Amino acid sequence: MALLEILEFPDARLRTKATPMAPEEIQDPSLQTMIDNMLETMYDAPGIGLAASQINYHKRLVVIDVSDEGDDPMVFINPEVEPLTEEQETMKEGCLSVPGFYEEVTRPERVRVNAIGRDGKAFTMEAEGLLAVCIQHELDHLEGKLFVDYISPLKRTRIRKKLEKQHKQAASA
Ligand code: GNR
Ligand code: NI
Repeated sequence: MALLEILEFPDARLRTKATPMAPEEIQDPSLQTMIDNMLETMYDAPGIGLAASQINYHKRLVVIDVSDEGDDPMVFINPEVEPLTEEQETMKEGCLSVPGFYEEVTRPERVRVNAIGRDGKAFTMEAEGLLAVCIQHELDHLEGKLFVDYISPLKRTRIRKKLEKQHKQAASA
């Protein structure tokens, strides 16, 4: 297995819209390696989710594990999300592509997810709480959207400048 490099804001590649995975791609054994590498990268970070967009692979593929023990890996291929309620929930979100920053984001509280699993089979599930937040956060990545897009432009600019400074320092170290 291998750790993959995670793109960081404001990298323009994070703004790429991911394309659906074709049946041949879903059946290709190399996808299983990609999924294992994404899970390893997510657990190593550590994070509770990772979208393929974050590792510069612009296909509709997401991994999530919101369990306390980190023993419940979930894989979503071509996921689609619909809100199940008009109730909104606000949670402080972080992102492996925006390391070190946490801001409140408001999203639908309950969602239904249709996706294909790593076994190639379609499934439907309903989610609430942290899982619902995480799924919506990952779906945003596939659209090229980041949680910082929901906060004030002033805060977003501050975060961008701090990360740009860190990236410059890392590059010259
Ligand atoms: O690890 C993560 N934690 C998190 C916390 C609150 C809301 C969303 C997340 S997702 C994030 C991992 C990540 O960046 N996924 O794209
Ligand atoms: Ni993220």
